[in-house]
Amino acid sequence: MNILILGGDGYLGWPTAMYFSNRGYDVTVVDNYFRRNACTELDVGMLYPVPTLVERAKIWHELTGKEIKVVIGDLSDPEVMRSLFSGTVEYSWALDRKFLGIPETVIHYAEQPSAPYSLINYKYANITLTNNLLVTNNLMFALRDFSRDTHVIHIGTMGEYGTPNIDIPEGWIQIQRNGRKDTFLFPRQAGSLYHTTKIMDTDLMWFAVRMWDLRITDLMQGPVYGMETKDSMIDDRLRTIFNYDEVFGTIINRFTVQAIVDYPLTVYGKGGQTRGYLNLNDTLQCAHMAEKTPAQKGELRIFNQIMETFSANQLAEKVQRVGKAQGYDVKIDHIENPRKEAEEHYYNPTYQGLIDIGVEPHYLTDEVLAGMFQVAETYKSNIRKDVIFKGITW
Ligand code: USQ
Repeated sequence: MNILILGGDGYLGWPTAMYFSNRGYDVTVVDNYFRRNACTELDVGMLYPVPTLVERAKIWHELTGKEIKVVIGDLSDPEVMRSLFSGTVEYSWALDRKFLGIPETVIHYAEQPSAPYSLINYKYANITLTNNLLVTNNLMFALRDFSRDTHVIHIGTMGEYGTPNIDIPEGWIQIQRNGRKDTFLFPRQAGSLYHTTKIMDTDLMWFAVRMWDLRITDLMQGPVYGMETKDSMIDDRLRTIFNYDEVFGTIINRFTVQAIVDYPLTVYGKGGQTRGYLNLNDTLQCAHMAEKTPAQKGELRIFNQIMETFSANQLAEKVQRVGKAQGYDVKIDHIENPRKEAEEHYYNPTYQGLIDIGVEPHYLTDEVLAGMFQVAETYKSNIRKDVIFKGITW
């Protein structure tokens, strides 16, 4: 099977590439180093240095004998996107530069993923809108013109739904009105411009599915935590990019690092904000199970990709408890919420679809958190307190 991963250098992209490569797939990754460049531009630091994508592909090959082909290019340029399907692609690194043929599956992660980044100012808002929407639209047209059978697995976000005062289904809702009924996308109401681009992605993909009979799975993912996967354990240089700063770090990753450097945990506001979370390893499993059971032609299949829900307060208490057991005196702070979001709300999403197709959840146990502490401790001297909270407001 020939699989193409768009955004292969990111937090999810690189571990996904190794995961599929290890299972015998022919993997090609594409990236323009957006995340690394943004980290440098914003001076937000990372927990440890990460070799370039080309270097990582070479290390992977040396250690496993397997090949991950690398394309460095900007997918918001339609010609770069189209070259991946037309056969005119230029590999930045590959053992064999011959075109593998049209991919059976495309995993689309190639988006600016941060809510705070999208609200720094109008410039970053525009970068988010342009990148995310153009990449998705370029992909839809490439599929229309070259390969309507290719299955797309797109990473959406639970944040598309917001925090409505009713139960959240997996993507679709049946509405009855004046004695007639129909099925529609569940109402969306994002809490950031980044999340808004994911709603717009859904609309672009739903249009393409209706018009051109494409097959698409959209995974509504919650905040992910963790830094280690089975494949990265063979060599530290294969670990994924890990951020703990306010812009690119997600809450559990941030709290773990904060605990280690004696920085009071930054709970925003009252801390009742509840989200669905999942382990990095489960992201990989979800992509794999979605790949094994593709969406039908003309289907936009939506799964909620979370394994359990927590409030920010519950997460802080967990990290505090585990930190104390490791000898850290972890304090919890409630800082003025830089975001505009409900701090106390109803939250009841369904998340059964991925389990039904074979995903076996990992949960946020004390043991898992302790494992994250251990890796982060190794890099304690790299941790910069000045990037933990700068105060990007909505
Ligand atoms: N939060 C804190 N303190 C912090 C950081 C976050 O209380 O130091 C709170 C936030 O206010 C928010 C929740 O924790 O209510 C989650 O924040 P987050 O920064 O971990 O995640 P978020 O901004 O929602 O975005 C992340 C990913 C994004 C993905 C999204 C899934 O960066 O790519 O789409 O999680 S979801 O949240 O379900 O929309």
